[in-house]
Amino acid sequence: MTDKYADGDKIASLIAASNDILLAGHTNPDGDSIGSLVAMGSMLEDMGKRVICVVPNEIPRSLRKAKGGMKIYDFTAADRYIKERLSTCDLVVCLDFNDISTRIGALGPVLEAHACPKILIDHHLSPVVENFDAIISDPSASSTCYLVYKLITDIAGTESITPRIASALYMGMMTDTGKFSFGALTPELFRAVAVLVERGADIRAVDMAVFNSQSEGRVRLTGYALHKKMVVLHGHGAAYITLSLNELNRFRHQSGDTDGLVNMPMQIEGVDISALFIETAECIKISFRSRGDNGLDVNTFARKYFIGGGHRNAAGAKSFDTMNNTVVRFIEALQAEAEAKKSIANTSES
Ligand SMILES: [Mn+2]
Repeated sequence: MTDKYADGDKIASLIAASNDILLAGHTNPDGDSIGSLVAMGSMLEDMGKRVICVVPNEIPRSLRKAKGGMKIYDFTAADRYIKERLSTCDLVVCLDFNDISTRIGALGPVLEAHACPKILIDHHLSPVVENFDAIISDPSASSTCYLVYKLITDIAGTESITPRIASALYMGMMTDTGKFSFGALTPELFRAVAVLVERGADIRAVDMAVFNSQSEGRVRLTGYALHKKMVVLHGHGAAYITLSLNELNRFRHQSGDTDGLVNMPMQIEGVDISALFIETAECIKISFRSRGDNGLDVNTFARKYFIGGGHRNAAGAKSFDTMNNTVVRFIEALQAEAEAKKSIANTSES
């Protein structure tokens, strides 16, 4: 359904021809974003390249211990330094996002303005390809780390995978599949994981860093959200959670504290759709989740009813309406989708 781009050879020659490389991850970096930066950055350093890694904003607490010692700059805190470093870079590698002009905030125009070859390695739908000289894009891949794994083994062989690279790649594969529970759970993915274990991936350390390095506030916020704020819409097989700025502040919220919260209502039998509405200073940030190939396509849903998109079973969106109106629109949209489904079923019966 979506075009694949597989410019592996071209990427290998662009890397061979460059000496000073900037690697960029996406806004609100997750395990796949950080994992692909660390793995790709380490491989390039091991090849003798000068490397600088940057993400558009703060790295969540749970991922700070999972960087394997790689320095990753937060652009909001180091924009002048990054601009200065970028001026000498002869290659830019973009990881785990599909559009340089909309997905990485203020970092986007800065990278766009710097004339040098640009590479994209990503698994989101609909990459904006004009900005890139070489692309690996495969929306059927479960993570960008899986694509980086294949690229590293193609370019430098599995022998080049150090324990640091192995742990980083494992982190992205594990987090983007919800601990290997959704996405493309192919035999190839598990073979890749086996190779990473052989090459020294420290699975316990990754798990400890990602899941057991939370603040007390985050754990309490999760409890509060599920106990007091979750609404189950039994008729729609859906559930949602809203969190206001006031509530977030009460629990000393930090970036990343609500990551994964949207998945939790789906632990309830019969709930196959979940939404999380988070108030920020600018807008209501929404996350959608659904289950399976026959469940609601939340990528289409987010595009149709809100400003957003993503994957079939995991998408994000923004609303510039009030929290109440946003929730009302969500419920109306579920209703509209249910009715559309019913009328298609009726037509096919008659
Ligand atoms: Mn990803």
